Amino acid sequence: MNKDEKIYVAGHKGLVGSSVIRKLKLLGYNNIVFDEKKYLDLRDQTQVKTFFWEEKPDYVFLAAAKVGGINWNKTNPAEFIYDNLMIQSNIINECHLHDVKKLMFLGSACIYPKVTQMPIKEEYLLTAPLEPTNEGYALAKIAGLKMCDFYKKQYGLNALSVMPANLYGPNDNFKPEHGHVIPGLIKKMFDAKIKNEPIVTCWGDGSPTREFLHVDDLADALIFLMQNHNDSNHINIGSNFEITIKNLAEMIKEYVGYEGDLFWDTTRPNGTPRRVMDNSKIIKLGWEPKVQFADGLKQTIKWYVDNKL
Ligand code: GFB
Repeated sequence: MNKDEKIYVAGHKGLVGSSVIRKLKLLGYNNIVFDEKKYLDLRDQTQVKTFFWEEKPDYVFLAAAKVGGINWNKTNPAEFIYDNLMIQSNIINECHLHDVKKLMFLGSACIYPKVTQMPIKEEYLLTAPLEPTNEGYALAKIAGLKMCDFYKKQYGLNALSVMPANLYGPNDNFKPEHGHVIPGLIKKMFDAKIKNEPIVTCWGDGSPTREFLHVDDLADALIFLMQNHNDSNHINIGSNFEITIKNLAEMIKEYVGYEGDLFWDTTRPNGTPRRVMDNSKIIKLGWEPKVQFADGLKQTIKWYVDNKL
């Protein structure tokens, strides 16, 4: 990517898109376009066609998606599959029609089977049933990954699909019923601390583990791959940092300074029992994560206090 080439970041206000834009600007890329969502519904093919006709980007980071945590995914599978299929299909197809130099498609670690060998390698895709709580989202992301592969084979579209681990960081979705575990517990514990509530309810039994990747590490990896890598298959981006949800909740409790008790509501689902990805492919390419989890978590909590509390 040259500094004068036009870069479109779809999903610029979200967790990933906003981090990619911060990183691009830090590196001196200023020819960045994004869609003002209030004017542009990426599910609408005509509006996306018009946007690409007007902007004609050279590079596209497809970070726009309907994203949510276990509860929102479980209760809205139809929305998650429809919105994500429409958004990605429109943008991938326009990238082909406008001969974009390179498209990067953001997938998710949840495309992999609910239960499989750990750490999860890219080739474990579609080798066993998916986790039911986020099947709608996972199937949409698998379809997007395959669509990028097929457009590369049939039309020569230079597309790369990346599969990040569970993400966290500034600009996340802190609504407890919609978001992921880290922002959800941060908000719930601050609310309980302020209201002096004796208990915070956590979901499941705390036994699952998750691998967490700071969104700024992901943005760094995405720009690294956009500049250095044209492999046709998808690639995992992980941190190798795995923690049980119980230990995570205790860490958040300590950093927030909440002194009440944690209640584990086992009527809520655990979801995938364990998820840690094999990121040896991207490590071999010369990239590595830099954000230590404890530092990243403290920075996220500070961002929440400065911007949301
Ligand atoms: O982050 P999370 O919502 O999504 O849940 P997944 C991770 C684990 O944290 C689950 C537990 O075992 C939850 O039951 N948990 C405990 C909580 N307390 C809470 C809480 O207050 N809020 C939330 N949200 N969880 C996601 C998918 O699955 O994986 C996404 O939903 C995406 O679409 C992502 O694919 C990679 O990690 O289970």
